[in-house]
Amino acid sequence: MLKDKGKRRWVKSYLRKHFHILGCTVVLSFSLGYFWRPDVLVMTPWFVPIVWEGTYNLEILNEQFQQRNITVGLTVFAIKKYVVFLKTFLETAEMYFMVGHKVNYYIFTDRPQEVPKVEFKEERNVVVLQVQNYPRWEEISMRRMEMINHFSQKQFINEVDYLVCADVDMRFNDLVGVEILSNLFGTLHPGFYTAERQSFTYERRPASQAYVPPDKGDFYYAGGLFGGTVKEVYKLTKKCHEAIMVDKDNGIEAIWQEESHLNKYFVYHKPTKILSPEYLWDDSLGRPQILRKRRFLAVPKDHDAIKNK
Ligand code: UD2
Repeated sequence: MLKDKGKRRWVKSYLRKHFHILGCTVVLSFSLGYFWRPDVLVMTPWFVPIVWEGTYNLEILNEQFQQRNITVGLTVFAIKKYVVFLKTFLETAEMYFMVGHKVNYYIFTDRPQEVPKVEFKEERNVVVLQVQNYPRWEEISMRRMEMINHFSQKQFINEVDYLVCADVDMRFNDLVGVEILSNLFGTLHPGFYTAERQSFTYERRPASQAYVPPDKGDFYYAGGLFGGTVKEVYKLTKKCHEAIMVDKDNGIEAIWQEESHLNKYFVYHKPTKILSPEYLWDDSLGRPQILRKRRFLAVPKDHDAIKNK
């Protein structure tokens, strides 16, 4: 009882003394366009935002980014049969992705003639990059790191400010705007955003370059949506690709291919912003109330018909 009273008195005196600091923090974060939500984790232990609906003011952020006149590059791979996903991906991106901002779609494909004709709005361009394919889907998925890295240095650095790297078997279902942009961002995996560290599916074999020790790691990130400035994406993809190549030489492949390497990277290079699972959801996981928006959704695929085809 006495202890409780003492504690309350301490809190009161703390609030009295630091009221102006707390007030300023609230006013500052509101004016920067960020808000609090009591039902979800909105900040990481290293004090960067986790983006959920209701935690930002898009109008304010849009103004800030418009003043900077930014261009965003959206990279997507459609190799072999995965070209079938492009139409929906691009059409829905035109509706919801970076509305009001300049966008370059970078489509990596081995089948340029099969890229669908989609109508793009003003200041939104499509660039088709012809690349090779590989026999195994796992290798195609992993080689994305190498290809994004190569083109970041060769082309993207001269054309865009930010890169957003996405899976193709997805559709935009609600707005995905400048609130996601930051130096380096990752997305909470929809299957693990409520899970404890010990159940994250990090690579646990020390022989792999993607190995994460049991006492390390904050979140489990999805391979299907990450990004940042071109410079940061260049660094990330370089490190991941090099690690993938070392694994290859050693005859080992990480449990979840480049997603494992991405997770390892984020353990030691903390993202400067994290996207909630609103930004990568799969309806087969249901529709939890916590998710006010489902912005970017997995398109169900018949694995046997599509993978390695
Ligand atoms: C998960 C991740 C994915 C990747 C993979 C690694 C999500 C939503 N997805 O997806 O990013 O880390 O695990 O195991 O987090 N692709 C082609 N042609 C192919 C095969 C793949 O273009 O023949 C591209 C395509 O853009 C595709 C991506 O690689 O979206 C990943 O492949 P996936 O979607 O089949 O992998 P999946 O569903 O296992």
